[in-house]
Amino acid sequence: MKLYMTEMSGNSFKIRVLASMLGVDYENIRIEWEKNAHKSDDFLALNPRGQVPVMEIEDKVFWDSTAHLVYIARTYGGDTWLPTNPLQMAEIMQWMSFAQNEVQFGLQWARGVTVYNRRPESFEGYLQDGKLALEVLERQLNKSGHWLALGHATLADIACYPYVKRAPEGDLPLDDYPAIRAWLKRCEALPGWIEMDP
Ligand SMILES: N[C@@H](CCC(=O)N[C@@H](CS)C(=O)NCC(=O)O)C(=O)O
Repeated sequence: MKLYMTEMSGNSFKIRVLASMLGVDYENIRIEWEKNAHKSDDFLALNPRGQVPVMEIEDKVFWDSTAHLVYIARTYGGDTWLPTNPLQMAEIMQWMSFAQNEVQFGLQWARGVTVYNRRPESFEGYLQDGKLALEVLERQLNKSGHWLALGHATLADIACYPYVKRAPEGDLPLDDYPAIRAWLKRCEALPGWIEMDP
């Protein structure tokens, strides 16, 4: 298995941390982000979106961290991280969808403005979606307890973690969200967890 990534990519971090917790071996291929390698013809042949992470698994290529997390969890994680029971799977997929919507288009992209000056004209909209993401998460954790779904750590938590952790860098501080702050610490205490690069 090969993972094309950069250290600063929160979506790549999801794969790296799950692989670490499950003791999965893979080849890490760092792309030269600074030189815009993710927009090169060679890279676009792997991922037409021009984004990391990308994974080569056997003779197939997949882009989008959701696909990678599903593959790793089901191949190496038994029923813990993504159970096949339909109701339980639906519950996890709901939060993985949320990670790809409000978390990405709110929290991740607000930070994209403050850190990379990407689409600054849309900042207000990103902030609104980011706040919505934080409110939904805070409410869920107050209801569900320690974890987002199923009463234990699952792909739901891994998929949401990186850009919630980095939300303050996008002008979305976590001061008003005590349940989220406690949940971030709980994630970081999982066996095999690795630190996310700044
Ligand atoms: N939904 C995708 C999002 C991937 C993504 O946003 N990757 C960022 C780095 S974390 C990227 O490559 N951005 C460059 C770009 O969009 O041009 C996933 O979960 O993999």
